[in-house]
Amino acid sequence: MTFNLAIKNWLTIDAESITNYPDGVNQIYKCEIDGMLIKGVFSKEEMLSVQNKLNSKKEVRDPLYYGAIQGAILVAKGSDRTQYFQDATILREDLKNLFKTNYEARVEAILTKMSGGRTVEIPKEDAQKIYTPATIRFVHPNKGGIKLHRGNEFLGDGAYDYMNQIAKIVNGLSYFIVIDKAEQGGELVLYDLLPEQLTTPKKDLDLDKCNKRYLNPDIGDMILFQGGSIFHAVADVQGNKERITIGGFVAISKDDQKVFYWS
Ligand SMILES: O=C(O)CCC(=O)C(=O)O
Repeated sequence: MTFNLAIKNWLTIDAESITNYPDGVNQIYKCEIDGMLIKGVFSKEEMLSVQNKLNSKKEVRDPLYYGAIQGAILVAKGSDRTQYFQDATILREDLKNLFKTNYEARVEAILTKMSGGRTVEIPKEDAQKIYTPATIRFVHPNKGGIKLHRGNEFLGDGAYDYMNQIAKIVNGLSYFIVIDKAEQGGELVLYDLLPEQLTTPKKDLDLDKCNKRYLNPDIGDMILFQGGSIFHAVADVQGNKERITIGGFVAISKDDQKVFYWS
């Protein structure tokens, strides 16, 4: 495995130590920190129980090129978000059954410690239109992983109109938590483009040329990073097991008072 320490300001810390980064979300937003791997946000036992429950209800997953997904993706549903909000409600209920400890409360507790005093919440347009806190991604073996992307490329989508009004979504953050690991592969790969590549269209990028960082978080670990601007991908999963993660995006509100998380 090549391991080039290119993305310079990366932190790996225990969940208890995040209090050392009280404004961590904003620091990642401002690109002072590229991202962090936070160890042990959920225990292995908690995640084993989530794996078992997910595997006993596979029919709710939607197939996708890398495997499957559970829950609504904002951009996939277009600017009519009726279906998105219905699916978001279903996933929020599912999460209450999947996680013995409240999923939203745990994520909010972690983000609150790094929110610089901002209130952490799921965006909502009104009492009925509440965003989903996350989607669950199942990356299947030998499907090529999750393709190269960065958050900023989705922002022109009409589905983002509301988020655009309320949040600083350019250079927003991505987060995910590992529910189950691949036997091999499945690393998050971050690409540190060379200065001359910064204006190169994505389809023309020669990624062999630039430095890469491979991250292999363990079950229960969380990754929070500058997914808006850093090109990233998930490496092909190998072995017999699927790789399961849960996550979405994080952004600071335009009035600087809140931190939103959603998918
Ligand atoms: O591993 C995941 O759940 C997705 C990682 C990713 O591509 C992202 O967060 O944008």
